[in-house]
Amino acid sequence: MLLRTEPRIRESEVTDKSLWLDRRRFLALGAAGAVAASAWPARSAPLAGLVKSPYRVDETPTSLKDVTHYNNFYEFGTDKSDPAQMAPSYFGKPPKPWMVTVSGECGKPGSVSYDDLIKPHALEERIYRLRCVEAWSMVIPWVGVPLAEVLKRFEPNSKAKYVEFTTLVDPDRFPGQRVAMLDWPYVEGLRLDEAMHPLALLAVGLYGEELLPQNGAPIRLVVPWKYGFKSIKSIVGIRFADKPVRTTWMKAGPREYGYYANVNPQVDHPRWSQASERRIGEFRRRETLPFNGYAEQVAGLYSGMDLAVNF
Ligand SMILES: Nc1nc2c(c(=O)[nH]1)N[C@H]1C(S)=C(S)[C@@H](COP(=O)(O)O)O[C@H]1N2
Ligand SMILES: [Mo]
Repeated sequence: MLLRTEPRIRESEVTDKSLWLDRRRFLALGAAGAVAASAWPARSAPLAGLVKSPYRVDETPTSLKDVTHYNNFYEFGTDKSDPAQMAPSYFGKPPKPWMVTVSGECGKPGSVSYDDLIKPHALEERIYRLRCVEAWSMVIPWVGVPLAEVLKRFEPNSKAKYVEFTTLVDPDRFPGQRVAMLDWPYVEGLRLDEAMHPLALLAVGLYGEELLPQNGAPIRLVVPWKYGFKSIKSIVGIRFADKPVRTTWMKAGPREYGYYANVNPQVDHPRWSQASERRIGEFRRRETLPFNGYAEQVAGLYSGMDLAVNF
């Protein structure tokens, strides 16, 4: 059973940039300000009509507070706390309508709005493990639609062997993009059969509500058997391709971050072991599971491949 751990406050109460940039001034506002501060994070609209998917791990979900305050989203900065701090002030509401451009090897390319992309599908709640390449993990109750169902509507052709995803570039919204920290835009990719696997999710929410900016609003990928960096946020581009893309992290460190990035306790990162992980909110480390615990479902995608070479 999932409990809402944070009270809800209206978005209009939290959009004043200065409130978020200066906590002390915020608190100095007195009682009203203090109430709003304790109500952080602002929650967004609840998502109606969720179908509970059988894809749910029987492990305690990470708190909403941690899921929304301990983030990797370099477009907002490199500290774990940057996305939650910067997102409300700089991102505010994502541009409306949010458009996604679908291109490449498919029968029906074009630009579609968020509504046209998502609304034809039933929203599912799925509880997945998320394992970051940095050796920490969470359990997150996502809301989303199967990626395969969305991709099929664009009719990938016989040359489509890979799918490439791109994050919005907008340095006005993403202060991290004013610095060449990574080669923007953030780009990720999957083999088409990986993208079509039923576990691959296009997420639009978590904990029953729309995604907050720090988690990749309004739409992001969730590929639970791969390291978290494959789960690209704030997607504006989907391209079907005959070749794998050179991803952002492959460019940043080709020896450290491979295209496949399957969670693999036997292949260490050059700078640390991947054999165990710290579950956020827990004290002891736990063993990392092959394919993040989803081996039964996905190992077949890689039969015959040397996963130490294709890391
Ligand atoms: N565009 C973009 N997507 C991104 C990242 C990023 O920096 N930029 N970080 C990735 C990493 S390293 C992880 S672990 C997950 C974290 O997702 P979460 O903050 O929602 O838990 O997002 C991934 N998606
Ligand atoms: Mo990550």
